[in-house]
Amino acid sequence: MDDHMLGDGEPMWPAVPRPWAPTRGMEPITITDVKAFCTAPDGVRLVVVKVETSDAGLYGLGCATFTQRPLAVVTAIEQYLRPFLLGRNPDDIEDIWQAAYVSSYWRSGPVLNNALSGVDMALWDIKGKRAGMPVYQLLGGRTRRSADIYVHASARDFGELEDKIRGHMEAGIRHFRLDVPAPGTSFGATGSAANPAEELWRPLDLERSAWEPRPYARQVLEMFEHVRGALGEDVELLHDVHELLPPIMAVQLAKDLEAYKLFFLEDPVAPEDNEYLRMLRAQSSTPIAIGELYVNQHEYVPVIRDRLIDFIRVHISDIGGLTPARKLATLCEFFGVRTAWHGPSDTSPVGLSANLHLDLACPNFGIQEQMTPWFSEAMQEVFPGCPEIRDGALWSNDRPGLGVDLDERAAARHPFPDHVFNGAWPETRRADGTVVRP
Ligand code: GCO
Ligand code: MG
Repeated sequence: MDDHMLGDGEPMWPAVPRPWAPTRGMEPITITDVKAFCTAPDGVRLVVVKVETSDAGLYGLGCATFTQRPLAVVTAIEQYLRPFLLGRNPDDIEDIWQAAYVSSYWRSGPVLNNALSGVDMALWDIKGKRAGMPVYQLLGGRTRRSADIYVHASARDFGELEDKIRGHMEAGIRHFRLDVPAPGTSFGATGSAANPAEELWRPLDLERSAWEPRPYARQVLEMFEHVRGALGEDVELLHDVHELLPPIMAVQLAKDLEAYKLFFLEDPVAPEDNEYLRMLRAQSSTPIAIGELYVNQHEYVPVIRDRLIDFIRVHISDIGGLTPARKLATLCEFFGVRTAWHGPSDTSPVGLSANLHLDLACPNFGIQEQMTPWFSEAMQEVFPGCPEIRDGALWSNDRPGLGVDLDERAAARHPFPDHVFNGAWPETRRADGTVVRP
């Protein structure tokens, strides 16, 4: 006898599709296909999942973008999640999430979490479409009309930085992340070698491009001194340390920056150095945002429980989608931690929209990252329904579901580009050749 069956043939645990009573007017439907789409409208590799259903024309979309390893995610979706999902009832979001999460036994990590996120967001999109409501309504309704954003203000020098910020201020933006390249830095530079393999093994020109912590930390202070002096107290200023510094220097930097009243200082330490946040907290009142590298509850629950951070900044697809993110947001609410979901260019507009629906529904919303105050034409063509950016905020359209669609033909016109190192994170090294995190 099949051990899933009772003696009389009654399933002990119902086989898919679940025979649970449908909500009135919502007949049970099944998942009929799961597809992964690869597209790069702005040259950044995005992965979007489409879950199709037995209700003709009803489908959902979710973001599964892990831009450095996108094809590993596509394999997880096509080879493992698709067969797991076919025939299930897309209404059972929580049940599907729980079952899929443990179906690999070894779980978590950016590849499997992103794959699961693509499916999970798509199921929320379907749920909203079935209910005829935007997803923020399913999350409890709106607590604000729009979500304030911060944009990246990156420039070659302080003068150019100031000009850029003034330009954005005229467009109504009030929150800025400040960046100028640290002296002699290679940080962020990917180069574009014809032969990636050759580039991989060619030593960096360390004379020219070595990164050193002391000049970087000094420059960050000078940058804030300049911008605060020039623009006064009416702008909100942020900076991303990107876990570059040795932890004790990050503690020093947070203390030195207190005078400039940051909105937040991001990723002062790496997830591996979470324990240093206790020391940082005890010594500085600079607000701390952290989390884009977190993939596992063991990384984020303790820093919230112990009130070591002020803003949770996870990349929602990297923790497994909207289902875990809404629980995380609620946990944060109880500990006075605000949300600042990661929203870089390697989030698709579908993923950004998931962020936005949480931003609108969660009382403990802090800020939403939106790298540039616009979406390119190509991006809007591939993703009709991109949120609107107006008055320094993101505004959701009120379509049912997540409100963002995918034009599959337009997406196909933007295939993945070839990248040096096949898209891997570029190396940053100190003058003596030592690799620097990240
Ligand atoms: C941010 C981030 C990003 C990441 C990128 C990695 O705060 O916006 O640090 O720029 O580096 O998302 O792929
Ligand atoms: Mg960051």
